[in-house]
Amino acid sequence: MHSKAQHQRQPPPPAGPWLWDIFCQVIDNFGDVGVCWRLAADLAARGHTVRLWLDDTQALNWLAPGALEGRWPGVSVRDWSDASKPQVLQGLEPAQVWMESFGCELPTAFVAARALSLGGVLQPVWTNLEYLSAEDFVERCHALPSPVMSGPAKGWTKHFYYPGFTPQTGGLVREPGLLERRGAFRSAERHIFLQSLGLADEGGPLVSLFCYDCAPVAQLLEQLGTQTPPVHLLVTAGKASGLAEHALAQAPDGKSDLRVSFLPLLSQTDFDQLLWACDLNFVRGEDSLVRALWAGQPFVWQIYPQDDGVHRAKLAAFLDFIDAPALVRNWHAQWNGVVPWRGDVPLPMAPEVPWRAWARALQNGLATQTDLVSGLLGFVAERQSVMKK
Ligand code: TRH
Repeated sequence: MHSKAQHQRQPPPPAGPWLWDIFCQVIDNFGDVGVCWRLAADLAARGHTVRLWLDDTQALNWLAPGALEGRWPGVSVRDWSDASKPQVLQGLEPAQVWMESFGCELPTAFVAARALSLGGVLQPVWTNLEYLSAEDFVERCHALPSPVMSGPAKGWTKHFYYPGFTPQTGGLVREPGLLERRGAFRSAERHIFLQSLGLADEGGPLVSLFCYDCAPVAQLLEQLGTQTPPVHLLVTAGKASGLAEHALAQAPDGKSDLRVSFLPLLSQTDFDQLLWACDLNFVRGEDSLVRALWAGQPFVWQIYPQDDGVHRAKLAAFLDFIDAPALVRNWHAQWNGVVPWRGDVPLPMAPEVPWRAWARALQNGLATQTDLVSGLLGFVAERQSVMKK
C-alpha cells in the first residue's frame, strides 16, 4: 500500500534555466519592444538568460535604462542585423528556445547556422508569440503547431503562443511579486512617486493619459475641467502630449479647473507606478492595457486602430470578457469613436460610481490565472520532453 505522501502529486521539476533567443521587429509605437522587454526581463529575473534581437533599440534607452549598456543581469540586447553575420553566428552558444514575436520572421542565416550544426539534431523549442486578444479564436489557436515547410529548418515545427485572458490561452505577463508591490503602493508611495517627477501631490484625483492620435482629447479635457474636486491630468510623452497641448491652446480661457502636467518618457517601472498612482488611466495598445489591469484602478482602453475596422470586434470581445458594466462600455465606445462623444458619462471619481470596486474585482479574478512566463516555461518543458522521445 502506498503512503499518503506517495499519492500526492509532485510539483513539476524546475524548468531550465535556459538560453533564449527572442526576436522583435519594431513596426510602430512602443508595444512590440515593450512586450518583448517585459518578457525578457521576467525570464531573466527567474534565472534564464536572454538574447533580445531588435531591429530598433532606441526605445530601450528610456523604457529600460541600462539595458543597452549591458547593465541588466541576464539580458543582452543584440542588433537584429548581427544575427545574419557569419562571424557572430560561429561563436553563438545554441539557445534552447527561440521566440519570434508578432509575426516577425527569423533571419535565414540564423536559422541555417543552427540547422546545419550537428546535422540539425539540436532543434530548439521554437515559439511564435502572437498579439493579445480576448476573441474566441485565441483559445482554438493557442499552442497549435506550425510545421516549417521550406528553408533550412524544413521539417522542424514552430508553435503559436497566444497571450490571453483564460486558462486555455498563454496568459498575461505578471512578474512574481508584482501584485504584492502594487498592493504596498499607497498614498505615501504616491506622494514620493509624484515628487520624483517634480510634481506636487495635492491629494486630489489623478488621471493619466496615454493614447493614439485619433482620441477625442479636447472633449476629455473639457469634461475633466468640470470636476469637483479638480482633477490633475498627467499626460504621457509623445502623441498624448501633442494632442493635449493642442487642445489646451484651443480651449476658451478661464473655464476649466483642470491642472495638466506633461511627463517625460518614463521607464516601464515608473510607468507602472504612474498607473498605480492614478484614479483613472487612459491606456492603449497591448502592454499598457495589461499593466492597467494589474494596477486594479479604473481604466479606459484605446485599441490599436486598424484600417479595416477589425479592431472593433476585438474591443467588443474584450468588453464582453471582462463583463464590463454599462458605464465602462459607454466610456470605451466614445473614447474609441464607436459612438459620438457624449460628455455626460460619469467619471469613476464620483463617489456613487462603483467603477473602482469593479476594477479591483477584475484584477483579482485575472490574478488567479497562470501568468504568461510561468505558462511558457511549462510549455517549453513539455515540448522538450516530446522532442526527446
Ligand atoms: O505603443 P503601443 O501603442 O503599442 C502598440 C500595441 O502593442 C499594438 O498592439 C501593436 O500592434 C502596436 O504597438 C505595433 O502601446 P502599448 O502596447 O501599451 O506599449 C507601450 C509601451 O510603452 C508599454 O510597455 C509601456 C511603455 N511606456 C513606458 O514605459 N513609459 C512611457 O512613458 C510610455 C508613454 C510608455
